Amino acid sequence: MYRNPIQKRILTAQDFSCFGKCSGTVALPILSAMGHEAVLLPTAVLSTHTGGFTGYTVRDLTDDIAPISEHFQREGILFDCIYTGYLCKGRQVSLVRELVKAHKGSECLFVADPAMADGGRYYYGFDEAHARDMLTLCQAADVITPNVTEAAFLLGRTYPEGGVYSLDYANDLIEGLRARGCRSVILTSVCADGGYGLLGFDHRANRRFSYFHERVGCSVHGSGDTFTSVLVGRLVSGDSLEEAARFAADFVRAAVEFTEPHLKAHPYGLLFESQLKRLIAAEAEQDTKF
Ligand code: PXL
Repeated sequence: MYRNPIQKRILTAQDFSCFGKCSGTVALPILSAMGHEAVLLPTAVLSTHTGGFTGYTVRDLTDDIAPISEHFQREGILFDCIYTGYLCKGRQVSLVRELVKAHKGSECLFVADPAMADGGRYYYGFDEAHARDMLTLCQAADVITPNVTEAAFLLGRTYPEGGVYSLDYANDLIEGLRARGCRSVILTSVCADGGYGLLGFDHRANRRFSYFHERVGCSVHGSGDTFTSVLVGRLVSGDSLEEAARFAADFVRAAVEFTEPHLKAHPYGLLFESQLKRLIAAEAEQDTKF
């Protein structure tokens, strides 16, 4: 069986949107900048992401998932981590669940980002049935990274009227997910009681944590995918869940601050590339043998 002896190898199953700042387009450069070997299983190819565009093309690659997975198995390729994100609705979610079952050995971390909704609304084409499917994937994961809307929808709850809720409400979402069998949870985009940030529960350490700061500007498309990609990269490098979450939150915050003044000229998502040098520098710090 073949494991990369030099780098951590991460299999990420999510779509590839050619233009825009999301999913595979974001995960690959981030994981590479962190020194990892990133393996993209594109579950669909879109010309752009679905938010903010009309007339985009979608090539659903559901039928390729099992053959790709089987080829990896025949080659004996082992992964240190599997990371799933945006998936097409229907059969695709259960096929990705099968893929995880086939490749997740005891040494392999599984992180699921149930990317399907934000700001109280499902992304185009998604509905309660997709949320129910995504919950089954989340229940198989070591770590999940829903935003507040996704957590509410995973639990079959409505999003609070006007997007106003308390920290107690957000904490209760984590408890609800744990009661449904989810393990570690990082609840992102928590905007409550005057703070903005994340709440976490580390299943292995059996402890809660939170990381809040002043809200910086608006939400920018691609922030969630960027957050989870950085989080995954840090987790496989050996950070604790809380350390990885803080690092990823700081990364996104810095990228949002860089992006904001440029949003009028370039209204196409988070300029995460502006911060990649920080990832490379952090990786280089650990690498003393030049
Ligand atoms: O950022 C999440 C995402 C990923 N992939 C596609 C999307 C979206 C959000 O809109 O449309 C195709």
